[in-house]
Amino acid sequence: MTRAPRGRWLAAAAAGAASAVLAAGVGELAAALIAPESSPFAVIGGALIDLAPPWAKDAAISLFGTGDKVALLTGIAIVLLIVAAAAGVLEARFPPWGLVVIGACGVAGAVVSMTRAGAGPISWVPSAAAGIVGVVALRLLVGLLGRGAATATVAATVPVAAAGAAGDETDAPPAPAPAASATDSRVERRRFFAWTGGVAAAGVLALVAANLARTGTRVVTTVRDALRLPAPTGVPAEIPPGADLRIPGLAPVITPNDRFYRIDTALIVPQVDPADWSLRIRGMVDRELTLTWGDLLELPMHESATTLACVSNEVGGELIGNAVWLGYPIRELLSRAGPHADADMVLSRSIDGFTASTPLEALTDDRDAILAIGMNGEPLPVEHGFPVRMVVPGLYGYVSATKWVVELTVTRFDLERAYWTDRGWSERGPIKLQSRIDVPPRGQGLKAGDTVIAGVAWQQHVGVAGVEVQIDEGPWEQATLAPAISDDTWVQWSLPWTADIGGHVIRCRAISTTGEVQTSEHAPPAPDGATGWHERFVEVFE
Ligand SMILES: Nc1nc2c(c(=O)[nH]1)N[C@H]1C(S)=C(S)[C@@H](COP(=O)(O)O)O[C@H]1N2
Ligand SMILES: [Mo]
Repeated sequence: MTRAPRGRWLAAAAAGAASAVLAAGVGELAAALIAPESSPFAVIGGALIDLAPPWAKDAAISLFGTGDKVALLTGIAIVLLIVAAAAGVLEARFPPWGLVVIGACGVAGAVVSMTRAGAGPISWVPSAAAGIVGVVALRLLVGLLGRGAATATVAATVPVAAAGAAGDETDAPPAPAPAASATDSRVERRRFFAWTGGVAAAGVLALVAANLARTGTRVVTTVRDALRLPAPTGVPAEIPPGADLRIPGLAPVITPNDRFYRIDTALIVPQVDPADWSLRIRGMVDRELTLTWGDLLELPMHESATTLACVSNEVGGELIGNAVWLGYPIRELLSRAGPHADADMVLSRSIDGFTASTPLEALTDDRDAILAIGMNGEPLPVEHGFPVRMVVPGLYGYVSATKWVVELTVTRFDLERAYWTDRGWSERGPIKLQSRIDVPPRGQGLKAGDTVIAGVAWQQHVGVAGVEVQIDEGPWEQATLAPAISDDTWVQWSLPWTADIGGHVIRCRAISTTGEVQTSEHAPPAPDGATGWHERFVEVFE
């Protein structure tokens, strides 16, 4: 058998890639229109996130942030293009194996779609449609890539290679094309590239349309915008005057919603219409119960300020924020359900399958563990869990702050494990004592003279009693704490400083209300939260 010239391989690879773009476009468009939860990209990405092996779970990529998601989707697109290009080459040489590869990708996507949390009866359709369209497009394009066209492609674009001189080890030199057939070939070639370009362009158009359609079907945003939160009952969360030192560069004591960190495994933000939402309480309880949005709104809602923190936050990191939440105590709902005496954990589940294991005690003692519906005076933003999420003071988010929550299972730590525990993180996650320097800001020179050092400190539900600051190797000095909102929130601190010219190292440590001094011992975020002192190097000039 003679090997085809290199130009034919390139054309076949282009045919494969173009077919994949069209397949992706059709799949995404079908998903946007009929089954938003089963966008082929999101399905593959979600499965990869869930399947990622423990060694890939180091701190930086563990609890997915926004940047990681873009990188993941880009990576998937590149891999799909490479696989499709290879399938094109395969189809040109060993038909129908290229079609089999593309078809198998579609079937695999359809199967995975059906196994994802929140899958509906037609979740397989977008991937299946993508697979079928991919197969048909590849068949068509490779068919257009008849032998004559391929040879002519090479003859026209890489004449030396076509002559058999370089690279392509033909057993026999290609027969010189007769003049008449050369014209035919040129026509065929043009037809091939026109179709390949057309297929790719149609795919891009479908992807754009899918994006538009998806924005259009986000009715949840409209529902949220129209929603009026009930007025809080009881004592409103009070922010003491002076709790915010208003120092430029210092994190505000209440984090605005649009600046609040976001961490979750959701590639597509779950779109939960309150009208369809319900919460089921089940497991080791005397009475299972189901609560609808209507039921929830009839209950008295109260306000509480709680600082949320992510276990992946590095010392000095920004994965922490403080908000005033409006919600209903989980304690009350659990007492209605009647947890069994031997239960010690509540496994909360999100509509997208994420789970968190919260000690039953943290949900039944007197702290403000709530089902939250409001954040800083607004309905929860969609990406922060609309319409209902959990907020539990004192525990890292991965074991307590389930967004888009739909189920609470009363159970035991030795019976069930949560999402991140299965991936090597600690089954319990009490928040560690920490403090951070915000001012002077990082990477900025400072003018010599009187200035201020300021930051935040926290250990939710324990409370911060003091913060100390050390400049260079000098004595530890007491910073002044701003009035705290409560032990469940972070507190701002500041210390006046007369800065001398030169380089300085500033470090801080917090002291808790129990007398614990923040440890200098460095620990990474995994498996249960980072420790160590935050240090900042400052260059002071004249
Ligand atoms: N459904 C769902 N809820 C979730 C998560 C998630 O991946 N899925 N991540 C948790 C983690 S790790 C944190 S730190 C908090 C972050 O909440 P935020 O995004 O509102 O700041 O949400 C928690 N709730
Ligand atoms: Mo987190």
